[in-house]
Amino acid sequence: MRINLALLPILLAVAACAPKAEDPITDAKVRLPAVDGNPGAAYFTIHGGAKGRTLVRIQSSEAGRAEMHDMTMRDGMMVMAPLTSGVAVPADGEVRFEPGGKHVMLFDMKSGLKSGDPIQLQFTFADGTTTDITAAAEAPGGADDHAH
Ligand SMILES: [Cu+2]
Repeated sequence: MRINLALLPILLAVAACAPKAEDPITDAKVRLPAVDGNPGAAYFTIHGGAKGRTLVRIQSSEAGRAEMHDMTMRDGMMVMAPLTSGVAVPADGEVRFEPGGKHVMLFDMKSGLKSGDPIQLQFTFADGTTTDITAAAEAPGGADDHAH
C-alpha cells in the first residue's frame, strides 16, 4: 500500500482544528455591567458529553458571587427565577445560557473591568468535576440587557 505523504500534513492540520468533543463548556462570554456595582452576566453553552452532566455551581475570581437564573413568564411578565437545583444536560445534548433565557448573574464584580479583559469562570458539575474557562469581557449595552 502506498501512502501519499503529501497529504499527511493536511490531514494532521484538520485533526488539530477539530473541536474537542469533550469540552463541557463552549462559547463563554461575559457582559459587563453598564454601571459599576451592578451585576454582569455570563453566557455559554453546556455540552452533555457521552454521559450527560449537571451544572451545579459557577464561581468567578472577578465576581464576589455568581447565581444561575432563568427567565420565566409570570402573570404576563418576564421575571427572573434562580436555578437552585442545577441545570441538567442530557447525553449528547446541550443547554445554552443566552440573553433572554438562562443566564448567570455576576454580583460584586471588580470595578474598572473593560471590554476584552479576561474573566475567569469555574464550572462545578454534580459529579464533582470542575472546568475552568477564560471568557472575554464584552462592553455593556444592547437591547438584550435586562434590568434588575
Ligand atoms: Cu438574572
